Amino acid sequence: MLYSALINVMVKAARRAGRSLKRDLGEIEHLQVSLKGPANFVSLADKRAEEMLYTDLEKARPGYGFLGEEGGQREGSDKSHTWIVDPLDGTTNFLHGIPQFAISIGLKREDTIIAGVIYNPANDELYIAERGKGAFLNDQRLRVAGRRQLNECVVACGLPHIGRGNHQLALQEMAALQTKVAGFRRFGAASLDLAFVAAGRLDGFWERNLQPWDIAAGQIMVREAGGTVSGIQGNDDPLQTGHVVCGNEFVHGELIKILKPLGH
Ligand code: 2AM
Ligand code: CA
Ligand code: CA
Ligand code: CA
Repeated sequence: MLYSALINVMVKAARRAGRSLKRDLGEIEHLQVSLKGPANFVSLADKRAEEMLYTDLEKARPGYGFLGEEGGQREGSDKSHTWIVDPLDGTTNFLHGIPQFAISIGLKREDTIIAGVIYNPANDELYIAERGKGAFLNDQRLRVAGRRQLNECVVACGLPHIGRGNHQLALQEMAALQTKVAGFRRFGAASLDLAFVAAGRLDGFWERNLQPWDIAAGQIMVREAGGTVSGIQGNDDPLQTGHVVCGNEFVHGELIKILKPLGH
C-alpha cells in the first residue's frame, strides 16, 4: 500500500520504537520499573520508546509540538501541529508479558486529529488512519461492525486505576451492561480497544479518565472506519473530557443511553 508522506513518517517511527519495545519485552527483569503513582508503572521501555519517537518525528517534521506521556509537553515553533504520543500503551500488560500493548501516535492540527497510527509490535499489527482517507489494518480497509442488537455485541471497557476515577460507578456501569451484551472484555490498552472497534472485532468500548495520548490515534481510527466516538454525554469531545464511548452509530447510542444516566 502506498502511504502518504505523513503516514510514512509515523509508521517508520512506530516501527523503530516497536523494535525497541520488542527487545525490551525479552528482558523485562532489566527494565528498572518504577511507580509514578498508585498502580501507575513506568519502565525504561516506555522512556526509550518515547525518546526514539520524539527524535524521529522531530527530525521529519521540525517545529511540530510534542505531547508524550513520559516527557510531557514540548513546545515547537509550529503552533498549529502537535504530535500526541503514547510510547507504550498497556504498560501493565507489557510488564506481565501479555502481548496486548501498542505505540500510539496521533497528529493534531489546530483542534482536529488528522492522522493516527497504532502499532502492536508483539503481533505486528499496524493500524493507520488519515482524515478523509479511511482506516487500515496491515493494508486492509477497516469498517466497524454492523450489529444492531446489543445482545449480539461484544463490548469492552476500561476500569479506573487505584486512586483515579470512581470505582463504584465503574462497577455500576458494568453491572448495567453485562446482562445486555453477548460478551464483555477488559484488555487494558485503550488505544488497542479503540483500534479493535475500528476493526469490527469489538462492537463497542467505553472508558473514563483517559489521557489525550490514550485516545488521539484511536479516535480517528474509529471515525475513519465509520464509527461514532464521543464522551459520556454523547456529543462531547473525548480529548477534552478524557471519557470515551464508541461503536457503530447504533451501539454508541445504546451505550450512551445506559451510561449517561449512571454518571449523575
Ligand atoms: P498506559 O499503559 O499507557 O499507562 C487501560 O485502562 C488504560 O489506562 C491504558 O491505556 C493505560 O495506559 C492507562 N493506565 C494504566 N494505568 C494507569 C494509571 N495508573 N493512571 C492512568 N492511566 C493508566
Ligand atoms: Ca502509563
Ligand atoms: Ca496509555
Ligand atoms: Ca503509556
